[in-house]
Amino acid sequence: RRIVPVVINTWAFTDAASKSWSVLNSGGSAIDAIVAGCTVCEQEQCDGTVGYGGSPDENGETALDALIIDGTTMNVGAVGSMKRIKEASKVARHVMENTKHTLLVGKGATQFAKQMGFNETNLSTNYSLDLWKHWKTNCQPNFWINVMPDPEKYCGPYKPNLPNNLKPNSNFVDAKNHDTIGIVAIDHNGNIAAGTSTNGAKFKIPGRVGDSPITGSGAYAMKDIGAAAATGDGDIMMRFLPSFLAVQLLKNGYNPKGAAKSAIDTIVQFYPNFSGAIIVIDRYGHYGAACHGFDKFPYSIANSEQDNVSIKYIEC
Ligand code: SD4
Repeated sequence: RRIVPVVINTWAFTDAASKSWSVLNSGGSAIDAIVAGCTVCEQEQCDGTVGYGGSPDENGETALDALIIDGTTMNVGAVGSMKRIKEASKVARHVMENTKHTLLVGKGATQFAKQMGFNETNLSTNYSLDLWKHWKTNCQPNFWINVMPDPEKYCGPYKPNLPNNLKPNSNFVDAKNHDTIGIVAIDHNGNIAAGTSTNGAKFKIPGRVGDSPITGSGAYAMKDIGAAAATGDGDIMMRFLPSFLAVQLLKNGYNPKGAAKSAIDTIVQFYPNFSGAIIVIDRYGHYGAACHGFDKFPYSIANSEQDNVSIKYIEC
C-alpha cells in the first residue's frame, strides 16, 4: 500500500496537529508525533481541559489522564488520576517503554514519574482554584454522586443508597467540559499510533479515572487497520470502548466515517443524552468523525495535501 502520513486530533487544537506534523516530517515516528502533540496541549492548557491548572476535582486539585498506544507493537502506556506532574503523556511513554505495565494511577503514577526524572509541582493555578472555590461555595452537599444533570451543583460527602429516582442520569460533560486531546497518526514508515491527554472532568470525585487512559476507550490503534480517539463524557464512553469498536469496524470493512458513526450510535442507544465525539483513520490515511450531544465538533488535520493544519467541522 502507498503510505500516506497524516495526523488528526480532536477539537481545534491546531498547534498540537502542527507540532505532530512537523515531528513526522523530520523523520519522527507516529509515537513521537503523538507524544509531541499531546505535550503541546499540556503546555498550552488547551481549552483548560488538558494539562495543569484545569478541571479541579472536589478537593480543588488537578489530576491528569493520558494514554499512548503503538499500533505496530500493541505496546501501551498510560497514567490515570496522576497529580503533581505536568507531563502526562511523556510519563505515559515511560510507562510504555520502561515497564511491563500498561496503566499506573494516582500516587504510584506520581512516584514513578519522579523516579523517571519528572519534576513534582503543584498543578493548581489561580484559574483552577477560583473555579473550585466558586463551585465549593455554591454546591449542594450530600448527594450520592456528582453526575446529576447539572454536575456543577452537587458535591460530597456522598450518602449511600440514594433513592432510585434521585440516582444520576449522567450528562457530565457539556460544551465547556469536554475537550480532551485525542490524536491519531501514521508516520512515513506506515506505523500507526494514537493517544490522549486530559485533566478529565470538573469537580470529579478524587480518584475518578476517565475514558482517556483506558485502552480502546480513549484511543486505539492497530497496524494495517487504523486508529481512533475519543472525547466526551468519559464516564459513559468508557462503558463502550468506542475507539476499540471503531477500529474493529474498520477491520470489518467500514469506512472511517461509518465506523465513527456506528461507535457513537452504539452509545446513543443506551444514553441518548450523552456528549462525545470520535475521530477515526484507516491505514490509507482516510479519515472521518462522528459526534453527539452538542452542535458542532471541530477536529484538526495535517497531511501532505495541505500546507497548513486545517480544521474540519461536523454537525452532531
Ligand atoms: C473524561 N473524556 O475524562 C474526558 C473528558 C473530556 O473530551 O474532556 N473529554 O471524561
